[in-house]
Amino acid sequence: MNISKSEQLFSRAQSSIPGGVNSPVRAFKSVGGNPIFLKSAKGAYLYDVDGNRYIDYINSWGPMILGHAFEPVVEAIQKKAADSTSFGAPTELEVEMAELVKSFVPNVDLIRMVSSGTEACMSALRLARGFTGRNKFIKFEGCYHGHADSFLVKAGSGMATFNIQTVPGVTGGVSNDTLTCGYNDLEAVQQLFAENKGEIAAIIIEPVAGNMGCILPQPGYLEGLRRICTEEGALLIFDEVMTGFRLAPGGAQERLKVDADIVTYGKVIGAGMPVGAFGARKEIMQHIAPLGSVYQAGTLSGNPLAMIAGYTLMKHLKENPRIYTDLEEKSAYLEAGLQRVLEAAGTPFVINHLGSMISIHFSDHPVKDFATAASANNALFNKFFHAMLNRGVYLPPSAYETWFLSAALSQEDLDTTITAAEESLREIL
Ligand code: HOZ
Repeated sequence: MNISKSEQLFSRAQSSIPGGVNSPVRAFKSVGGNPIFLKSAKGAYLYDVDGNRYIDYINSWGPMILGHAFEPVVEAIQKKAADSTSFGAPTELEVEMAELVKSFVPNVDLIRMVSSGTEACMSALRLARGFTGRNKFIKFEGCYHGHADSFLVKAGSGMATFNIQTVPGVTGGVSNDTLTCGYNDLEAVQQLFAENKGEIAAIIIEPVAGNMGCILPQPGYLEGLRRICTEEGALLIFDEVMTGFRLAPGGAQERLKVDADIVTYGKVIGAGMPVGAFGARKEIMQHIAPLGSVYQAGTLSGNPLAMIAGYTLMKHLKENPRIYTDLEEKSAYLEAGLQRVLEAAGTPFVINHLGSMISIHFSDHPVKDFATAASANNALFNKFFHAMLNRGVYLPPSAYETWFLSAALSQEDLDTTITAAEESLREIL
């Protein structure tokens, strides 16, 4: 029997890397089978070590909005590397990057670069606590804000995929300050504020959730959170790690017309390099060291290779706003095609979609929060995932993850995906 190179590598990886992967969602543990090891990617396609090609709907979990190995980014990184890969001291490029980001997001006066979305969110929370002098905060069931201790309570993404309820190593002292309630439930938020009067520093939310599949905020929900935060003297943090520079040039804030107090970024801002960022108006950001005493630091923050990658991509997005309309059109076409084949297949389903984020839940009821996402037929999704993979379409290996489209997808790729979905449904139902 032939053992594929991916299988050989996975078996070898497990001797040296926990579970054979450097981040849990990469494992195929919940969908079954073994992860595919990748060799390269270009545009809309991934190539594995066995020479198979896949149409990519993960896009590195969001950063590759223009597809893989976008030439201007690759060239800029190559050129920059010759000037040294890190200084640990300020550079002109960091100033240019901050100015460029601010030109996308009018309510950000000051922005601090970090190395991941996790760092951005944990720093934003510390800042909110430092600014308000309060300890507690609200997060929503099924939202994922990275793996900092405070956020690992009822979290989505890998926590939901692997059904991890509590995380050993996160102390009760930390998680007691994390208040949770269901996404899209404004009354529950009001209740939490009533029960914890004057103690809540912030609400943190994915304005469009992508870590329990794609879940949209219901009309008035984000506006309601905004109003409650203002009334209660708490800060509204938008985790725009997924939505930032993707749903619109100014992210979810622009698209959904709700302003947050602190915004966090990751993914697109780094063009596939390790970059995160958090920003706010000056009144809040001036509490960050060295202006204030909310300490936050990083040897690789503002790293020149990471900055040039992000800057080059972001500049391209700025100069080519047509990319966003193109992504809208492609996503709408994909949704219509999936809708058609799912209806014809006769199985209950829900497609949630905004901009270039989309996902399918096999459900007969609307999916608007973690409970409704969890009660969908996720075993059927797992079968669907494998049937699609066998047809060369690479979806996230979990129903608790959104799909991300890239502008590199061609009409033919979208048609191939829709046909693959039609055949897959025929096979698994
Ligand atoms: N959190 C992202 C997926 N929802 C990707 C990063 C990871 O967990 O590996």
